[in-house]
Amino acid sequence: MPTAGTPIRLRPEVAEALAWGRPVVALESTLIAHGVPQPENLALARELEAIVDSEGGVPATVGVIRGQPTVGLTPDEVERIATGAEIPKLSVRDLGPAAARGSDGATTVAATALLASRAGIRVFATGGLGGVHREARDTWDESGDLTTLSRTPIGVVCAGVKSILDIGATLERLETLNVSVIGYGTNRFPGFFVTDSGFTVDWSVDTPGEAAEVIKAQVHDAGVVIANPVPPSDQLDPELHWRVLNDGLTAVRDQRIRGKAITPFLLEYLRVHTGGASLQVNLTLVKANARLATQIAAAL
Ligand code: PSU
Ligand code: MN
Repeated sequence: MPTAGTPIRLRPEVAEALAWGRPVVALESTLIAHGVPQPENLALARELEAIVDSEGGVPATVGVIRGQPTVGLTPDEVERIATGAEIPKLSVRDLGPAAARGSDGATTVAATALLASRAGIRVFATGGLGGVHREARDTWDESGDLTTLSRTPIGVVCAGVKSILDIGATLERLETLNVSVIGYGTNRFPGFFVTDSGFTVDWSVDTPGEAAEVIKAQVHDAGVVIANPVPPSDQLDPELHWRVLNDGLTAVRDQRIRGKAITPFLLEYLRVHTGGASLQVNLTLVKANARLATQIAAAL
């Protein structure tokens, strides 16, 4: 693969850990800037790094600072992304324009996976992948997360794809794109806020070591999605979830929310209309994913 014109800045602690073969876990920043409201977002970003650290890993939060794609933000830089007034949401195609402009930015799953993989990181933790939106037949709105994972060799620990999406269509696209999908401790595909999306997966693993074996065994340069469900006791009440989500989807149509604004809009809608319960689930699952990702990185 040709190298991008803009070099990736690696935080020295991360470069050192990679050189010594220590477990490094990449963390995503769109979740911080656009997925979780202030002030919980900064606390979450710090806690995710602390979880990776406590499991014996080295965290590398990924983002763009003054145009520089950065793998391993410093604590000050994490704060900049979490508290900045208008931090753009950057997918892969936005990295070049942001670099040329010297803009700060939060990286999506796609941009995070690409930068982390180029830096030599093999595992990454997030909340939920992007995917095929429900109106995609008309809007063609499919997250760049999918195509990027089809050519980026990295393990992504997530709670499935966000339930706001067309989950069946997303799973079909992941198949077409040759992205491996593995259930962690289950053959039911998780639905982010809910334990079970109603879909199954072909492969499952039960331990971090088994997940690491899958990542090592890949014979093609694509990602491995390790789908880690939120435990049933921690999930959002499924009935409440599907009801509020339906209302939220109606609001998207009525308010003509489009493109990359849809995901942050729906996450916020769910938070407000579940009395904060969806946010609690979101925080719980992301932390669980950071922990599992570190255990997998250690097993690698
Ligand atoms: N997971 C979360 N919250 C988020 C996201 C993921 O728990 O906010 C973000 C990710 O950065 C993902 C993006 O890449 O949503 C997908 O956005 P879109 O559908 O516009 O591609
Ligand atoms: Mn989109």
